[in-house]
Formats: sequence, C-alpha cells, structure tokens
Amino acid sequence: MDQDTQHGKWTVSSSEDDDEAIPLSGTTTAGPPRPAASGHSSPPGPKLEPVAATVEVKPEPVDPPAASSLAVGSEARQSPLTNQLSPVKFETSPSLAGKRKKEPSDGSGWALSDSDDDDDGDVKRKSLGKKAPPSPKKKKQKAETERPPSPYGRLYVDDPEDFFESSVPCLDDTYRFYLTKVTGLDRKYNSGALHIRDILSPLFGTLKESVQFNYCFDIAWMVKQYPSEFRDRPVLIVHGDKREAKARLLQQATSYPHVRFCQAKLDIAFGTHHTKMMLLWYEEGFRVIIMTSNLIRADWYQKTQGMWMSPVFPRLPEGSGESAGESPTFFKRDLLEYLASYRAPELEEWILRIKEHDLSEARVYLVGSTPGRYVGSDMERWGHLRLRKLLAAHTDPVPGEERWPVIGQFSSIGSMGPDKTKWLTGEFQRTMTTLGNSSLRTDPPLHLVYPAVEDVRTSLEGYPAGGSLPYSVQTAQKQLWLHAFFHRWKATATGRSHAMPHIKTYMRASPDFSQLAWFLVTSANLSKAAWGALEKKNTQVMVRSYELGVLYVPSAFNMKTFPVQRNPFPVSSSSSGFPVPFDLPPACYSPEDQPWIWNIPYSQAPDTNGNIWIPS
Ligand code: GNV
Repeated sequence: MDQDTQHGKWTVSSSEDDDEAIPLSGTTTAGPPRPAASGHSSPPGPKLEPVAATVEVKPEPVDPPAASSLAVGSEARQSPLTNQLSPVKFETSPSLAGKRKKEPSDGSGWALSDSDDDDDGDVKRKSLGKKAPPSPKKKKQKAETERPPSPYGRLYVDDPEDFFESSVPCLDDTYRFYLTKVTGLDRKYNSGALHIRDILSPLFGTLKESVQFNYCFDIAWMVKQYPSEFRDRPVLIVHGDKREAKARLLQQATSYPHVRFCQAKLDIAFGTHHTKMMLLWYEEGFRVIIMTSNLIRADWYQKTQGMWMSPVFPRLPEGSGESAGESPTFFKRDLLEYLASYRAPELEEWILRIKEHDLSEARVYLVGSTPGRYVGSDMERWGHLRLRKLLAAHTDPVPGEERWPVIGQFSSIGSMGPDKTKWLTGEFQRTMTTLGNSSLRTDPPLHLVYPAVEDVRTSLEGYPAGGSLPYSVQTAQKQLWLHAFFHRWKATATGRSHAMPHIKTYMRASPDFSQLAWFLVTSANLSKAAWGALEKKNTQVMVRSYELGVLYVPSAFNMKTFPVQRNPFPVSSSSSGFPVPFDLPPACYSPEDQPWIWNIPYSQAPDTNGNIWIPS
C-alpha cells in the first residue's frame, strides 16, 4: 500500500485490493490485528478488479495538537514525539489478535493473551485520573521480568475495589438496557452500568450452568470473570471458528475441563458468528443477556458497549403446557426458534430448559440473523426483513412520524455497492422507515454514526481503539458516497465521548430528537452480511452471519413513543425516558473529518497515549 499524505491520495495496489488481503508482515509500529479467515471485516461480494484505484483522503493535520488538548492523561502522552519518532511494534488488540493472527508473536511478548496481564494486580503504567491503589505482591514481578516494559503505557490499569458492585446495584429496570462500565471514567458515569463481573456475581443469581455465544474469546480471562464459587460450573461456548482458529480456541481451554464448545455451522462464505448472548441457568431460574461485547478484556475496558439483561425468569410449574411462559412479544418462541436454527445437539438441553421457564416478563422483540437463503414467508424470519415485519406489526405512526429521521450507529461497515440505491436506500432504509402498515413512503433523513479519525485519536484507548473499528480502505474507497451520511461519536450525557463505540444501535427519532418511535440494540453492523440482502428479483434474502439484538417498541411499554432521557444521572430504578447511549442530534462530520479506517497509517498527530498508528 502506497500513501502520499501530502497529496491527499491513497493508492491501493492490485496485489492487495481485496479486503481479504490486509498485508501481514511489517517490522515497525502498530497495526490492526490481522483478520481471521472468517473475519467480518472481509466483506462479501465480488472481489475487486485487479486494477489500481485511488481514493481522496484529506491530509492529516501537520501540527500535533498540544498534549493538553487531549482528553486523558498518560505517562506516554508527555513525550508523544518520542513515540512518534521511534515507533515500536505492538499488538493493538491482544485477544482479537489471538483469534486472527496466524503468525506467532514477534517474541516481544506483547501479543500475549489478555489473561496474562489482568486483574490480579500486575504492572500499572498508565496514569488515568482515577488510578487504582497498587495491589501489593502477586504477579508484579512476573509480568515485569517476563516482558520488556511497554513503550506505550497502555497496559490495563486495575480498577479500584469499588468499581465492582458489592450489593445489588441501582439499575433502571424499565428498559433493562445497560452500558458496560468504563475504566477511568468518573464514578458517576459508571453508576447504572455493569461490568461482566457484576453480571456473573452471586448478587444476580446462583449460577448452575451457562452458555456464552460470542465471536472472540479469551477463555482464561472469561473463566476469571466468574466468581470463584461458580468458576467450575459447566460453560458451553458457542462460536463460529473453523480450522486453525478453532484449534486455537479449543487449545485455550485445555486446563478448563468444565468449558465445552459448540461450533455454529457457517456454510455461506464470509459469514461470521457475531451473536453475543449469555444464557445463565440459576437455582432461582434463568436469565438471558443479549449484548455487544466480545469475551475479551479489551471489550470490557474502555469501550461503549450495551446490553439487554432479562429479569430472572422463574421455572414454570411442573406439567405446564407447550405455550406456557410466553411473553406478549413472543420472546420465548423467538428465542427457541433462534436456538433451533443452529441445529446443534449441544443446545438441545438448553432448548428443553428454556421451555420449562416463564419468560412472560420479557418486553422486547428478538431480532436475529442466522445464515441462509430464505424464500417465501421464511424471508421475514431474520435480518432486516424480520425488523421490517415487526415495525409493520407493532408500531403505529403518530401524525408526522413518517418524516422522523432514522439513526444507525455501528462499529464496522461492509461493502454496500457503487451507489446508495444498491442496498442502503433501496433496501435497508425501506426497513428502517417502516411504521405500521402505512403506505405513506417518505425518505426522512438517515443519520449514520461512526467515529471519525479524531474521535479515535482522542479516545481513552487512543488509536488502538481503531483495532475494533475494522472499516477497511479497500471497502471505503468503493463507497465514498456513504460518507456523506456520517456523524460523529459524541456521548457527553453518558460520559462516553472518549469510550469508542462497539455498541450497535438503530432508532427512529422525532425531528427535535426528544422522542423515539423504536430502538434496537444488536450485534449487527452496517453490512449486508449481517442484515441480509435481497436476491433474485426480491424473491429471496441471503444472510451470511449470525447476529442477535432486541427491539423496543412503545406499544410493549403501553406508550405512544419513548421520551428520550435527558439527564441520566443520578440513576433511578425506573424512568420513562429511554437512555440513548450517545448525544442527539448526531453531529455531522465537518469537511475536515474522515471516517476511521483501520488499515491506513495515522502518523501526523499522536493519540491520547502519544502513539501513532502504522498498520503493517
Ligand atoms: C476487529 C471485530 C465482533 C467483531 C467481529 C471484528 C474484526 C474483524 C476486527 C473487531 C469485532 N469482527 O465483535 O463481532 O476483522 O472481523 O469486534
């Protein structure tokens, strides 16, 4: 790959114009983790023609801003030029790397699993505002002798003891929509948020067994998130890894015999298992969590992530009928249908178990994707046509609502074709603008929220946050038309402007952004692979990936619309306002803003930690 920043042009050579072929090697500086063979950054569709292509890219600012303009302090930040001038290779996303990298680490030790330097109190270099008191003894020696000191000061900082809940936390149980805690934020902003250790704590139920559906796993780290009293209870991992990636995943669990695996079938090219769900079976009942975080430390550290957490569903009385325990939103039927779609023997006992529980308290609709080519009435089972069907059946337009803007917010972007009509407006927007069975079709504004380079640069993680925003230059250059829809990531109300989003949300808001017609939190990014694409003159829909989310509609909450919550703090146990996780209205990119693209260098301005980004 050739760059010429001064001239504002990027050239992608023919040898690497395929999204699959992000160059590997390289001996200097940082880079995104190499995508796995099954990585979803590899969009589906035709391969690029073997011709050189160019894309206009604005030159980066020449003068690095003063360190004081950066959001978060760090030791490294005080000498950004040092790191700029002598960049050193490091691993951007350690555990995603564990998944993707086919090559062994370079021997520096920085590509080790997160679980090697986690919360038992290892090295602490980063000086966040709220630095944890150093925990004595333990593995400090080990970490410091086995590895060279990090030149980046980006090792994880331990959270203070009171980061985790010691009694049942005050949570808003109206919507049961929560964000994950962010290390380094003012305490206020983490109230009402949940760390994975909170979710798995005995305060939430006496765990008997669990299932973890996800894309990326650090098994040793995951095991440590379970409280010691539940740590050896059976865990089933549902994943999509094949071949070498699968072997590495299974290898991670050799010393954890209670951890078993279920490989989701992925028969369509470029499909991935993105679904992120926990099934928690307790003495007291059963709980479902549908979320956006991978089971790796980086995903629960300084990112904005979201979840729907069900209440504890009690066990049904012995001998209850087939249809017992259904919710007004048919959540039970739809969850069972989603699980059945895996056709996996390992999930059978969980299907039986769920049937024995009362899920009637669920007030959300399940919106899943499962790979396949669907025709006839099956077209509406998954992806955006499933959402379209739900919006037609369960929303009722209030006057003028057909002009309400649609907002989509995501952390990755697939290939959507040479112009907006090919999928985005022709197909996806049609779903997003569905309201009841009204035939009034309008084209309201479509606001797409995705971090700009500047958002990533000034984030808590700095450029390494971009390792979880895998929009590739090869995809971006084919759809410059898309960037006209882009809006910045801002989240002042939740304190998360500098916690880059890995959450994905979609909603319909009133023109003054004070009300919502509906809200969706999901694993699904803006891609045809996730949401499905029509084929064969619209008689078939093809879905490549597994995805899962929940849809909130006002009618299930006896409301006409959801008011948007204005001041989320202090958290109360019930509020009627919906806690939208970022600022409304979304702010348009300025002419200087560029969307974050993960596989091009950013060397003109240092990030929060004084580093630059040079993909290898
Ligand atoms: C970086 C992710 C997920 C997910 C899936 C990726 C990729 C990739 C790169 C982050 C990620 N894929 O959460 O499901 O290359 O596919 O977070």
